[in-house]
Amino acid sequence: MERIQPGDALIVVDVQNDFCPGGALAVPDGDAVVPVINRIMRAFPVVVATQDWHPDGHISFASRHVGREPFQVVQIEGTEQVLWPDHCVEGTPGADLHPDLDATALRVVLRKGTNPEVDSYSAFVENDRMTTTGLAGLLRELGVQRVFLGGLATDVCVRATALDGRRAGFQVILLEDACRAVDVPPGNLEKALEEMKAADVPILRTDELEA
Ligand code: VGL
Ligand code: ZN
Repeated sequence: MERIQPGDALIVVDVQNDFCPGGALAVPDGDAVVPVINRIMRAFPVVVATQDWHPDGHISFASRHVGREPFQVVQIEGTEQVLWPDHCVEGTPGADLHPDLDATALRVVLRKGTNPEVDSYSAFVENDRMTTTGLAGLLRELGVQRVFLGGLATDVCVRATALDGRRAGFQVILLEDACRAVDVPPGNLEKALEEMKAADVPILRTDELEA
């Protein structure tokens, strides 16, 4: 069992309509994380949620690139960019947090991916690997040392947030039943779990937490 203590934070990554069944970039079984996260949220002294929040015509949208299809990979200024269906367009219902997520427990809602020309998978640093979101500073000022992660998708934004959380000096714990993966291409989830393990991110289930 792992006791939740002062200095712990829960980051709820991108639990938004577009990543849930029926959404534009649905993660299989994505909405299954909602009751799991609701159950544990109030045990954490700090809870932050992120929203993927793209302007219309965002660089990560396949529709922005002539002759390209969703899930193709392109090079943009030397970095690989997966092209996605249009998703989480700012101000649309698809970008809203899932309606059943207990938003009253959230201290901060952080929006990322807001630059039309740069994607941001991680809640800490944009995909240009230079621009920070300010989250590390916020957590540090709140005295946070350990970050627990749940949300969508395990192999995309949760993975990136876990690795950057480690780089920012936090302990990071992945709550596996509080996450779901896209797993495109197949094997992407397994690869992401290996990368997180290699970065010293332990994987726990929420029934191993105690308040
Ligand atoms: C995400 C793909 C594109 C995610 C965000 O939240 O995992 N995936 N944008
Ligand atoms: Zn996105």
